[in-house]
Amino acid sequence: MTDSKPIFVLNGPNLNLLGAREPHIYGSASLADIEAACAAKAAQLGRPLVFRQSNIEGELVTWLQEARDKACAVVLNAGAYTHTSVALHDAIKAIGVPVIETHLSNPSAREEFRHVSLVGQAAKGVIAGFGARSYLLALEAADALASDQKSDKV
Ligand code: CA2
Repeated sequence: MTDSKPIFVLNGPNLNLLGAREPHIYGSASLADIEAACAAKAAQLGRPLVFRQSNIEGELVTWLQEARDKACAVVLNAGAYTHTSVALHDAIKAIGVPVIETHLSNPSAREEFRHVSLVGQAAKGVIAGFGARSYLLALEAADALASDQKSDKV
């Protein structure tokens, strides 16, 4: 499947530290390792990829708005903003592009403050708990949803 619009993979706060700390929770892959694996998967799917990370909530909002015209789907690991950000929730609702909430760990099996997801309440679906593989599964979902949207399937 070829689509000229890329899949955006957007990463939130502290994900730039992956690999260096807490490997028992998040695995030993660095964000650069995950980006390389995503690039290989996107090439397999025939989709261009945009992969970014920011520690700034507003920057993630701006990138979601950019996705409205420029992306066919978004894979979003909003990090801790997942549990707090009304701004990300509203941006996801506003853009009309499918967003897949993605996590390395399974927040539902962790501390209670991670059980609420404001991102998940606006996203199309959630993939969590599979370590770096969550991103690859999310890219497959993004590819399928983008194809559905093109052919007007539900
Ligand atoms: O499991 C995930 O992918 C999370 O989005 C990771 C976030 C966490 O706040 C979410 O609840 C679940 C944390 C981002 C990474 O934080 C690190 C902290 C120390 C060392 C390495 C990464």
